[in-house]
Amino acid sequence: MSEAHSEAVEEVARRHAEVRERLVAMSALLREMKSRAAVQEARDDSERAPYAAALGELAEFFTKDVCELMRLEEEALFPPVGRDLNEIGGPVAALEIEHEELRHLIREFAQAVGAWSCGESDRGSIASVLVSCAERLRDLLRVHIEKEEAVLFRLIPRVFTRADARRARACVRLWRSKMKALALMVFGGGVGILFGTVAFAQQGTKSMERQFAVQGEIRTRWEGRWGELLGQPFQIGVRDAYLLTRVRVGVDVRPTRWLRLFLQGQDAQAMGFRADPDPPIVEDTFDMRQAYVEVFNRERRGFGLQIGRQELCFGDERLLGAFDWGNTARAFDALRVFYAWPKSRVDVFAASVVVIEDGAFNRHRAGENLYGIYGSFQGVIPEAVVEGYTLWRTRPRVVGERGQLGDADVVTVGTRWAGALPAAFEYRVEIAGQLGRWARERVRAWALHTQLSYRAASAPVSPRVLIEYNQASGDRDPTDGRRETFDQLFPTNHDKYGIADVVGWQNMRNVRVGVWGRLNPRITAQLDYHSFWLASGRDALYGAGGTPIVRFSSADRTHIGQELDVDVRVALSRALALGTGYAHLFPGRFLKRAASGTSVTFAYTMLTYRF
Ligand SMILES: [Ca+2]
Ligand SMILES: [Ca+2]
Repeated sequence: MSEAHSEAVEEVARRHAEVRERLVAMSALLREMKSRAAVQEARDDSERAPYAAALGELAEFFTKDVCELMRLEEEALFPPVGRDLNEIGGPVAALEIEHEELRHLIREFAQAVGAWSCGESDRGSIASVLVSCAERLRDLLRVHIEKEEAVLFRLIPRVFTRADARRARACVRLWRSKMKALALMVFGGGVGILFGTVAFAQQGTKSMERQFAVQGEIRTRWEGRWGELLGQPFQIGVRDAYLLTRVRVGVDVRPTRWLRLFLQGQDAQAMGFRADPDPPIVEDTFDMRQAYVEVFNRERRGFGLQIGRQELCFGDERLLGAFDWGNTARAFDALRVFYAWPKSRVDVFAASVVVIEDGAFNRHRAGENLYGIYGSFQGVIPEAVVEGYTLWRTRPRVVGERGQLGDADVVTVGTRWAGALPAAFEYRVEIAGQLGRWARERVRAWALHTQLSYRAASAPVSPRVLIEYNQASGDRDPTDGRRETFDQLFPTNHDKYGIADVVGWQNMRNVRVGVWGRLNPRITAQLDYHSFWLASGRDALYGAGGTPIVRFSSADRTHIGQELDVDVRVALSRALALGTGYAHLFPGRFLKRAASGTSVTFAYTMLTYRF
């Protein structure tokens, strides 16, 4: 399978390299044209001719090669990645919209080249349209290629089934023969034109622009909560509505093929939040979010090193993730060494989570450490990715059940499997166990995630139906000196156990039934039903953030409640995404007794702009 899917990826990567080379040549050409204003207005054909030839060749390259490449990507690579549940309004939708935009820009560019070359009267203004259009095309294409390599190439080994890989390989082979035929057809006429461009390409210095990218995100989200306020005890009649804003700006510098520096700043604010001062989960005035150095070959194989402030995201992010939903999100100060094969990767890291503090520079806390080894392998089991991990978390000065003070050392050992079954069924399973010491007490805990889903890709709205069972151990006796509450570590939890975020992966049992559909190319919707129970009635209910929200010691009242969720995502343009959702939790026997029957309602509307 690896050979088949890597054949497609390698072909696309090779073509990307070609596109990059052309963009360097185009930049040189544009600089030349701009610096010689006379050229733009040239009435003399002999002065204009070499530029016209080079521009014509570029226009041809974009309209043929680049458009064909986009078609290949859409046929061979996008569909398997796009049907993944976690991609609601996600990267593939954004890439498809960028393709639309690129096609539009390419048409505009080719028209401008035609108009300028055949000597229309107002050549000066045509030239400025041409230059601005070329620059937009170049910038978008450059960012788009980076994004495809960073996102798509990383996802493909994880989501491609054997059938996907076979189809991708067949697409690539067909495409190659088509391109050969096209090349033969244009060869004759193209030779002369080509010489013109080669001259410009040679003049172009190795572009700085290729090695430097600025990226960012502006996000704003309105949230309303009734009955329970983010990680606080339930209260009848309590409610809150507020606006969260977040601005991120990043600089990505790649001075050589194997070195990368990434810096990202973030400003997160909350308006109208009930708590005062606004807690660090929603507010952190401008601070450094990521700053790391990566040493890794551009082919993304072999040994690599990443050191500095960075995100740690593994598997489904049930235990380790960047918690992007959160307004301030999460990062780690970490040293990470890894080895990557085309379809597998092993990471070893030492990290400490960054503690957000508004009004001060964020730092990690001494003694709050996480050491880990995480391996992800594809192809060991047919049509599946198999992962295994060991994570060791240390915390200083914790309090045990019997009131003693001490340090905590907890080791989590787990495995995660995700793959395809016959007849369009897919599964995901994750099991983790915890052993260790909490103050002077022993830790024994475990957790489980299982999901079975079915996709009807050819039916209207290509629905995906899923059923899930999740469980995480709770403490059965609060005074026996054994800690049995599972620790969910540092998860990205929001979309996993109900979007109201009332329940985390600690002391819980959860049944989920859901359906996802693509209503049109830009709109996706997810509907979910959840039922939640406590695993142990003698332990607390822990919220999505892992903090205890409510406790009521009773062995027979463990039903927390049932939740209904609706979540709709709309890709408004390649840069702008809208999300809106509504959730209601109907209280069960546990909440009826422990929190006077409070129900919880949550609603949000979010706009995200990325550049
Ligand atoms: Ca801060
Ligand atoms: Ca206990």
